[in-house]
Amino acid sequence: MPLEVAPGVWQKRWTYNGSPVGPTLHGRVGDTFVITLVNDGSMGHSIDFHAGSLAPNGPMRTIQPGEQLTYRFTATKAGIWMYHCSTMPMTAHIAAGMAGAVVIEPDGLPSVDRSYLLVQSEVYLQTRATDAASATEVDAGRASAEGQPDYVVFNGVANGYDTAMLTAKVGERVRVWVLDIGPNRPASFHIVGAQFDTVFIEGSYLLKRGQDAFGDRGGGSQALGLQPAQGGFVETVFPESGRYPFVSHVMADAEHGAHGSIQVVP
Ligand SMILES: [Cu+2]
Repeated sequence: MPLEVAPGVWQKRWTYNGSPVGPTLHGRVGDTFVITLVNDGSMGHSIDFHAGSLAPNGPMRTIQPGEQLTYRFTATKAGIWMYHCSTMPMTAHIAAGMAGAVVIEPDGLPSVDRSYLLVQSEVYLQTRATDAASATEVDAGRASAEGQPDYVVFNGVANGYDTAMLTAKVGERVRVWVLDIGPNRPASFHIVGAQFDTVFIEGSYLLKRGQDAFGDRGGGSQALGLQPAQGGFVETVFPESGRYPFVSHVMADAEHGAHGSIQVVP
């Protein structure tokens, strides 16, 4: 389905449920998820949930148009987990939109004033279509060649949060979950002007309110570094009002759309 991947630029996306990134699923350790995958497309597709552990050959199998399957897994470990179509070539299926996040909250996760979730991915265009009618599909060759993507995006749209800014108030604790679904590029999530006192990455805390795993205090963090299929969250408290840009500090990617802003008001 045609979706806007940058302001005024359209691509025919391959989607789970029609959204730019697949729907986010939330749960706790011990929860069982039952997902029905219906292939109403025109080629084979599949789904692979990193949030569960099971033999892949059955539930992760590719199904043809008109077919469906039921995928059942129990979450036994906390984290923000990728799910994605695992039909070959995966570079094309993931870059076209067939991936998303499952958030399994760690036990005792403190509540915060605001929580956001950003999924970083790449867009590879065949053509720079300016409307839905002329949109073309993912450039599978370029996605597979691991070259420079046309865009690196948060939640499906290049620079989308420069106009539809995230918001917060001075003094509020803000949590940002980040997942890098790739398919190829790492992420270095940074908020200009902010420092993180809490960093949770791949199932464990690197810092928790400034305290590390050894009990030492006073640490801070500037960027959440993630390889494709890795995720976590950071927390910060903004000291004063203003517009705080957030980027992937892989600067080439920030200049290709991995950029947004948080408007902080008094
Ligand atoms: Cu697919």
